[in-house]
Formats: sequence, C-alpha cells, structure tokens
Amino acid sequence: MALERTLFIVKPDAVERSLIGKILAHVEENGFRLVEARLTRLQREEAQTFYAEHQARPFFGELVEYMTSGPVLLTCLEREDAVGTLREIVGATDPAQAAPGTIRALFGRSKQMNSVHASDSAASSDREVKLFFGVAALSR
Ligand code: FUP
Repeated sequence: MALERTLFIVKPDAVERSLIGKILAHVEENGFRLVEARLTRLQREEAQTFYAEHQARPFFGELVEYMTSGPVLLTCLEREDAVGTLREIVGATDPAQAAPGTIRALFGRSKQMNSVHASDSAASSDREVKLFFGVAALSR
C-alpha cells in the first residue's frame, strides 16, 4: 500500500496539560513519521474555515472558542494507510465512548476537549493539509 499523509492536531486541552511529548510518542510508536509541525494559536477565521462543515451545528461557536483558546500543535503525519490507521488509534469523538488505549480514551476530557484531531477521509485530509501547510506538503 502506498504512503499517505494526514493532518493531526494536538488540541488546546492537551497542549495545556503538557501532553505533546506523550501523544507524539504514541503516534510514532504506531509507525507514523512527522513530516510537518507548527505550534501556533489559531485565528478565529482559521478555526471557522477548518471546521466549516460544522457551521450549522449548535456547538460550532463553542468549538471555535475552544480551538482558539490556546496554542495547538498542527502536524502532518505520513504512513501507509495513514488516514484510517490514525483514526483507529485516535478513537471515537467522545472519549467516554473511545476504545481502551486510544489517544482520546487515554487523554480526552470531553466531546469538545478530546485532545486531538485526525482527518476523517482522504478528501478532508488533502483539504486540511493544504489549509495549514500548503499544497507542497501533500507530496513533498
Ligand atoms: P471527529 O471527526 O471525531 O473529530 O468528530 P466530528 O467531526 O464529528 O466533530 C468535530 C469536532 O466537533 C470534535 F472534535 C469535537 C466537536 N464536537 C463537539 O464539541 N460537540 C459535539 O457534540 C460533537 C462534536
């Protein structure tokens, strides 16, 4: 199977609790290679664009508030079957429903503060990697 790239974000609740090292160790131990990384605080417009598909949802305003409340680590990860494998080790959106040993089960606090983001399909992965790292990051 060919190498694939995907977007992975360590969200504000995890950065604030100094969990970057543990979380990156977990993804590296699962065969992912870090190809891009940037620690930054998202602008409101960036968070709105990133979560645009959820803009009609009741939690959208709070989600944008939360994602801009502190620094995040934006990364692009590479591996065979990166999108599907990362979703598996990240676990369900709600940490209370996430399988034991997944990142959200280990570190997540709530449906909103669930510690990490992982692209949910090849199409969203391309859109999200381009949004934060530019088109060159898709194949470099
Ligand atoms: P996921 O793909 O697992 O990140 O989850 P979704 O795309 O369904 O949701 C995007 C983000 O919205 C989640 F990371 C957390 C947030 N969310 C809430 O804050 N409340 C909800 O009820 C559902 C999702």
